[in-house]
Amino acid sequence: MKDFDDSPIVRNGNSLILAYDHGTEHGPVDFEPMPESAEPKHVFRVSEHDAVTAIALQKGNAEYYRKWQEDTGKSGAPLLVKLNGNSNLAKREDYYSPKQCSVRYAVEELDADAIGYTMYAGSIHEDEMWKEFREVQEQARKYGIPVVMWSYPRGKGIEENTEYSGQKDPEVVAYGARLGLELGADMVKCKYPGEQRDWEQLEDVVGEMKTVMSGGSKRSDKAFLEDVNATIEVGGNGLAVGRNIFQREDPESLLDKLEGVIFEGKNPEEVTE
Ligand code: FBP
Repeated sequence: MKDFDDSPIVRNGNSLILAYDHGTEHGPVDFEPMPESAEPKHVFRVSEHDAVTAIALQKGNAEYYRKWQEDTGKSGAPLLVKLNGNSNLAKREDYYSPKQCSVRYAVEELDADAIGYTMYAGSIHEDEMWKEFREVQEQARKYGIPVVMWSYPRGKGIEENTEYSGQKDPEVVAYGARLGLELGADMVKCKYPGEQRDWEQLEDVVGEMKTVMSGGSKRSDKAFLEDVNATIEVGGNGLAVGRNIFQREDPESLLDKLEGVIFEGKNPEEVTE
C-alpha cells in the first residue's frame, strides 16, 4: 500500500477537495445563488487554483472534466471520482446511496487519482453499504488508489437513539470517523459539528487517519475561515467543500485565504490582513 501522504490529493499532509456533486445530491437549486456554477466548466476552472488538491465529481462530470482537460490543455486539479450518490427526488424507507461507478471504470477509464464513497451508517441500509464499501476498498487497494469515505451517519438508527442529538452530534461525527478508520478508508470526510465544535473527540478516535470537514451551507469568509481554523487546530486535515466555494462570486479570494490556513499554518487574522 502506497503512503497516502505521497498522493497528489495531499499537500503538506492536508487536503482541500472541491466537491461538485451537488447537482446529484441536492439538484440545481444549489447553483441558484451563482448561476454560472451550473456550468461544470466554470467549476473546473476554479479547481485550477493551487489550494485545490482534488476535484470530486460524479462519473458523468468526471468524463466531461477529462474531455475539458483534453480540449483546453488545462491541468485542473487531481480527480476524485465519487462512486455513489443519491438524489433528493427518491423516496426511500431510509438513507441509501447507490453505486453507479465501479472502481475499475474510475481507474481504467477516468484515470482517477482517488475515489470517494458515501456511507450512511445508522440507516437500515447500513449492512448493504458496508458490503459495497468492502468491495470498493479492496479493489482500491488492488489499484493502489486512495479511498475517501464521506462518513455521514444518519437515518433511523440515529433518529431513534435518544443518546444522540442528530447527525452533527460530536459523538455521532466521531463514531462515523472511527468507522472510516476501521473499514479501511484513507481519509474520512465528516459533517462539521457547527456550534458544538467539540472536535477533540474526533482527534482522539481516528489515530493517524486523515479527516476533512464538509463545508455546509454558505457563510461569510470570516465565519468559514474560523471553522476551518478550528478544524486544523484540533488535528483535522482540511476540507471537502462545495457550496462555500462555488456559490461565491470570487471563489479565488477565499481559496487564497484557505491556502494559508490549511497548508501554511496561518490563522484567519494573518490571511485576511
Ligand atoms: P458542501 O461543502 O456544499 O456541504 O458539500 C459537501 C457535501 O458532502 C457534498 O459532497 C455533497 O453533495 C453534500 O455535501 C451532501 O450534503 P447532504 O447529504 O448533507 O445534503
